[in-house]
Amino acid sequence: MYLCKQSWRWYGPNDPVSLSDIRQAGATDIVHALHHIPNGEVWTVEEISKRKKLIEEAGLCWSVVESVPVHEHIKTQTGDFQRYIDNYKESLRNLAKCGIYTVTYNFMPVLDWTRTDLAYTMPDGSKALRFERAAFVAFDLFILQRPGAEKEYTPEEIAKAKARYDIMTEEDKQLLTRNMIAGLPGSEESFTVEQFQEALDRYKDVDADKLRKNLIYFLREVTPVADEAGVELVIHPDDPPYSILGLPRILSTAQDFRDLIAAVPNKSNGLCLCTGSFGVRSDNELADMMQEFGDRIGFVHFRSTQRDAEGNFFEANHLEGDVDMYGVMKALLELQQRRKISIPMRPDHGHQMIDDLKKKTNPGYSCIGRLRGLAELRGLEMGIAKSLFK
Ligand code: DNO
Repeated sequence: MYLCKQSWRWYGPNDPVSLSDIRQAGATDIVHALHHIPNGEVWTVEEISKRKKLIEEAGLCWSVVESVPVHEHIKTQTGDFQRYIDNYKESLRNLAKCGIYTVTYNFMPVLDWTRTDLAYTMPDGSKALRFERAAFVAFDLFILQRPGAEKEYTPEEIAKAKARYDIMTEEDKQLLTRNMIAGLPGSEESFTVEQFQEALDRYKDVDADKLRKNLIYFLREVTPVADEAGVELVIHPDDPPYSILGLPRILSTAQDFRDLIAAVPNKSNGLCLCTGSFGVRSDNELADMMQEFGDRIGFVHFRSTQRDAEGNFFEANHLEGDVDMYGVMKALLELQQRRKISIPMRPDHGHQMIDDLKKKTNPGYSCIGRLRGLAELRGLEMGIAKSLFK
């Protein structure tokens, strides 16, 4: 029987959740990146090996990289982008030399994942991450004051955002700004409001079509190297899965990935199926995606969100919310039996809860909430596996 590789994201020696904590949570595999290496520079065999050794000494295995970040110049095809692509190839070769064969990346312009609220109190007292549409629009219109932004919203949305903005204290505004642009864990970039507007301006001439072309160009360059090295490059979907702040986003739906594999059929062109990111759209059928893209899925993020009609969503407990976790897990188990492999999954995010409420934690990446998530997912997996496959 092929079960998932239970993995856990670790941010490195400064992560308040240690490798020993992770081992006690029951994970066997580590998802990790060399965050100290600037975006675009080569990950050398020496640096990778040092980190790998540290992880192995703790009795764990570094099996997934999340992420080798794609430099902004590659996304906009400006400046030194060709050099950054060559560096990317070199990093992939070096990772393969060290025995690491799954590499996650994303192609979201400027921002990685985005939330307005990092401490949304749930009825049980735990804290969740949340995207509140009115606060987001208020940031865009009244804090960032992005030129032309008002054209992208309905009069109702603008009125709601204005009312929301008017009741914000100075402190609320600062916090919202920080949440939006100071960089959530793993996003690798952070900005001041001025720098942020400059970063957005670099996309003036990059619409969705152009960004798609640039992604295809990048993949046509790097996938032959990845194919040869045996590395699977798994793209992480947009989070949230639609265009924000006038920026194009091109990996938000099943059709987006379908088009991407049609354009670049190389076997290393894979998907990180993040149920939390895709799941924010009701038109993404996650279990169907698991089936359709099965041969391309190299990594799974299990997370659930709960959305409403106004475009707000919060991160629900792993087995609650809009994601049919049973259906997705079943599809993943069937996929693994068919392919005769174990695919790494990780509990993506978790509520800040219990003792972690008194600690300084990385938003979404506290220990106990993820431990709860992993435990629930593991139980769900075993229940399905034992009843379906003997
Ligand atoms: C957030 C993460 C993302 C993800 C990147 C992958 O919690 O899922 O930051 O790591 O988008 O490149």
